[in-house]
Amino acid sequence: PVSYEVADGVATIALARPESLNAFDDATKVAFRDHLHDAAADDTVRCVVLTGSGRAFSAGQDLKELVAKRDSGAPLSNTVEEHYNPMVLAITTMPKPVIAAVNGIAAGAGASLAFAADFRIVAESAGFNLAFAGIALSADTGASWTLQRLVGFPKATELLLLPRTIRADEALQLGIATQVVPDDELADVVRELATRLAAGPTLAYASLKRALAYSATHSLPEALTNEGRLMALTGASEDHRAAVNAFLAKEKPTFVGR
Ligand code: LHQ
Repeated sequence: PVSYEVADGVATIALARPESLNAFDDATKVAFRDHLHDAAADDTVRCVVLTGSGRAFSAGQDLKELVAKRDSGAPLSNTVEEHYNPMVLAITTMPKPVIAAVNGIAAGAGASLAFAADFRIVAESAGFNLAFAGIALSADTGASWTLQRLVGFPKATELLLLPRTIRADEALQLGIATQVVPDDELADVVRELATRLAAGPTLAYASLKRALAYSATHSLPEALTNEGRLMALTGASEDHRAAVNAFLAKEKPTFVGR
């Protein structure tokens, strides 16, 4: 249900259930979660792309499987804790950049996963739908945390309580989309960005992600102390030394990611 491919330092994790709009059934959730962990652990991977196949990014939880399980009396796994929460944490703590290539509609947990990524490159025909309240659910997969950081508290409240499809152009205005591109250019734009990031200072990117996440929930004095720790870490890196030397020699640096 999920394809995983590593090429030129870029891992691409692609949802592959187009007939169900890439909805997350249990097998898809396990594979997606495990591939995120594979990408995190593989030092040759220096950028991660999340995408979908067919006309959707993901319609979120597979509601057909949910109902089938409920009706058959099968034990309902605690899927939020077992699947969705580890996915969000794997994306947000991924020690390399994560790009969501939003090829089509991203609904419910599908939207939440895209919000957890560092960049959202969105096809013109795609959109987002915070579908949770539509089926009488609260939000999960981090949407209550990430969405308000993208669009602010009042807008996040509106979009969660009154779900509708947010088209790509509005997503760009709201700050949900990093960039909107014509559908037939999505793959090329994402490849170019992923290649650029994979050739970048991976340790510095990982440290910047850690600094941002830490600062979001700590006081300024605490954030300053943490910044100091991360500056010491990156300051001791091979990439920093080489980049400063390259700058002074008026040359272009080559980053090895350490
Ligand atoms: C689907 C789905 C789907 C199965 C479309 N499942 N088949 C929830 C529960 C429990 C615990 C943990 O977490 C969560 C988190 C969540 O993600 S809750 C939110 C779940 N998602 C939704 O409520 C979204 C439901 N889908 C939609 O609102 C629409 O399908 C969207 C807006 C995504 C797309 O609309 P359309 O482009 O008009 O497509 P469609 O509705 O005609 O769907 C096409 C097919 O895909 C259709 O199947 P069919 O057999 O009739 O061709 C749908 O039934 C199926 N599908 N979403 N989530």
